[in-house]
Amino acid sequence: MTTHTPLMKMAADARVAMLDPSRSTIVGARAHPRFELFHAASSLCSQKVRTVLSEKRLPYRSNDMLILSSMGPDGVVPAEHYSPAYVRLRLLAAPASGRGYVSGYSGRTSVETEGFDPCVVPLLVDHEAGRVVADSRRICGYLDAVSRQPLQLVPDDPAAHAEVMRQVGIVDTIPNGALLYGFHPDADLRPGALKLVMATVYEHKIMALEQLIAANTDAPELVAAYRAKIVKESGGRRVRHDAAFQRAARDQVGDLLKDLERDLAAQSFSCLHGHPFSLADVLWGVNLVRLNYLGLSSMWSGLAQVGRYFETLVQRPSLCREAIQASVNSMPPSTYMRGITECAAAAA
Ligand SMILES: N[C@@H](CCC(=O)N[C@@H](CS)C(=O)NCC(=O)O)C(=O)O
Repeated sequence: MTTHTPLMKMAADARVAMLDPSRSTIVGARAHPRFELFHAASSLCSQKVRTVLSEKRLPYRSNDMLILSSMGPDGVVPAEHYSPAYVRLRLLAAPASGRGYVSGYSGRTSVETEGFDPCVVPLLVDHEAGRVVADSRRICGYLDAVSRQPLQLVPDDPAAHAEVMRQVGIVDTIPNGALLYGFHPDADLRPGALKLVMATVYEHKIMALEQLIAANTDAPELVAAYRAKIVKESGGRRVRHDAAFQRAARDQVGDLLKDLERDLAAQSFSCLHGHPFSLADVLWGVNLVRLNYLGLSSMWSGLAQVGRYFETLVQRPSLCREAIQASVNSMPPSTYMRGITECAAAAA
């Protein structure tokens, strides 16, 4: 395998900046795998990428990062993906995104619509190609393009390809940030322990980023990255308790689920109706599991096709492991996960 020494060094630096080396492990049977993933067990976008890696049976070095900043006895402890070494590595992927830095907050995390966030996971390093790839949507497409076996997740047939990619684009617009971080005024069904974390999450993020700016004044590229992140997180803090904003985000999800019901009924894609398992199934699967975790599965109680789709997807071993089991292991317990953890236990 060709190796790219400067990139290897940057990836090693990002790894070393993690607090606990035991969270850097090898998945699969290769001592020096081609791919390296910086991610978090709880992160929805990371779950999407890990599900693709699992479907492809690709070995990789897994760096499971702590993505919450916290308050320690000596002040704020920045999340690991804010470390200068990780952000420097991530910035290598910024030009390929074709977007400037994120400059506001909408509750969505799509690079296409929001811009490039320099301080998030997941991030893929392809040591053989000497490339760094950011953004779950882009990473999943990249992995499917470089590894066509044992299954292809984006079909070649033009009509099937267009429909799968249309669904991929739809999932990318779900306001997942608003749903996870926001306090819904009418029915906030998130686990109590999660709400407690979310009560101070923005304050901790912003304090950590300000601390990092102060410590890196000699590195303008880092300062610009941290400033962009502060702009985004300050926006999130402003609307965290904004009833109209939170209701609008929930309504948008309701509309997208109705569209999904219509598309499933039209049998235009999905493993539910005999189409080969695709990237659209991966992304809907991970996202429906997250909605279920947040107590929102009642949103599809009147949508029979979506209900059946969810029941089918949660049986998929890759989704059981990387979305269900990973959420159960890394996030505060949610009573809504009880019904679907059996398959995860079987897949473990
Ligand atoms: N569009 C990006 C979004 C990445 C993103 O928002 N990641 C979240 C986890 S799913 C994150 O790192 N959050 C921690 C933070 O914002 O500090 C992708 O799909 O990869």
